Amino acid sequence: MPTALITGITGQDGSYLAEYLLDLGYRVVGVTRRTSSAITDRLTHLLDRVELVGADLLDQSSLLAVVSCVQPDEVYNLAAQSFVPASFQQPILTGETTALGATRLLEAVRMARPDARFYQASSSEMFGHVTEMPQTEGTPFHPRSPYGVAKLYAHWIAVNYRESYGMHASSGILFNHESPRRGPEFVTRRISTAVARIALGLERELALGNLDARRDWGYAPDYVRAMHRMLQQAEPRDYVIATGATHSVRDFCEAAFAHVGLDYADHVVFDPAQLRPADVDLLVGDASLARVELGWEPTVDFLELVRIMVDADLDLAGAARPVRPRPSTIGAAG
Ligand code: NDP
Ligand code: GDR
Repeated sequence: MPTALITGITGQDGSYLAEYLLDLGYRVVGVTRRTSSAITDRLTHLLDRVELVGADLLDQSSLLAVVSCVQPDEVYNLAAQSFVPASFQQPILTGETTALGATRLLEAVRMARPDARFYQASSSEMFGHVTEMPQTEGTPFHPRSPYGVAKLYAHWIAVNYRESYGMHASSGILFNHESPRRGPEFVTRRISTAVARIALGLERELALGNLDARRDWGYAPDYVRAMHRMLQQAEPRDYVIATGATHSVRDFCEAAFAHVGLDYADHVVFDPAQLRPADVDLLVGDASLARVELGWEPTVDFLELVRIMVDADLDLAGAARPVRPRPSTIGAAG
């Protein structure tokens, strides 16, 4: 039974990856940091199957102790300060966690378990101000936030450990992926939560920033499969993981409100506070390499993703789904 060590197990991807690896028969050990209240909401259904150990990406000795003790076969570094706006407010913390945290973990693996296979959670935010369409593994990077810059450092340090020490370190350059477990502050989840509450008459408005930003949105459970497959390859390398389709925030709003029979234009208002000092206007990925080498394909398209998220938030709001307006039959022939 192989052992996987996952940092960021309490996050969206960590919970799906833990589920996936447990189903494959892995022993799964997750790293959690000390907080004043338990934040294992996304793991409640797995708590009797995963082992949780305490460590922090800011603390070298805790990481070394965990890797030494667990002796993992595979290490997935999913932990990060992952919210782009917070990285403008807390650029130093973001660098310490998202950039140097990866180095600390790589150092721990190099010292205590150098044969372990290592996955680094890289991001399409590294492309930022894009210079070519669609983006591939060869597209130049131009990050547009402290988060994107920190991820780029982590990406290159993983490449560096691969080249310098012969470690089996791979980075997945993952484009945005969402789910009902997405954090509440990210735009897709803000929309799906608000749509559910508006449909149920609990709210009227949703205040958003840049509606014209375009993203390549996929489904998180699809994306964790790609992480695992990267670590099963004989040779480590980096892969773009994306659907190849791009949609605007406005498109997401339109589809989400339409799913409950509403028009987004009646409910979405502009909130300048949601604008960023610099934004990423357009992302769309080309995952051809992953298709060929990993046999990876996304299974959920944009409209299905929107439906999954809105339906989950309707369920969460604890009410029956409202009946969608049907075409009137008055005056119909027959
Ligand atoms: P989340 O924000 O949901 O999860 C982040 C995780 O990191 C949480 O478990 C969090 O723990 C943990 N963490 C934060 N700081 C520390 C620390 N100092 N020490 C230990 N753990 C810490 O992110 P996602 O699941 O969405 O993303 C997973 C990874 O993939 C992240 O690195 C993200 O940047 C990257 N990524 C995500 C994409 C996406 O679209 N979702 C796309 C591309 C890359 P806690 O619960 O205690 O806060
Ligand atoms: P992103 O995701 O920055 O792409 O990073 P987010 O959902 O936060 O923003 C996407 C786009 O939507 C625009 N937007 C808003 N965003 C938020 N959060 N709230 C709003 O009210 C709002 N209105 C418009 C943003 O300006 C932006 O253009 C995510 C994270 O998961 C990263 O960790 C990951 O690396 C990248 O995806 C790939």
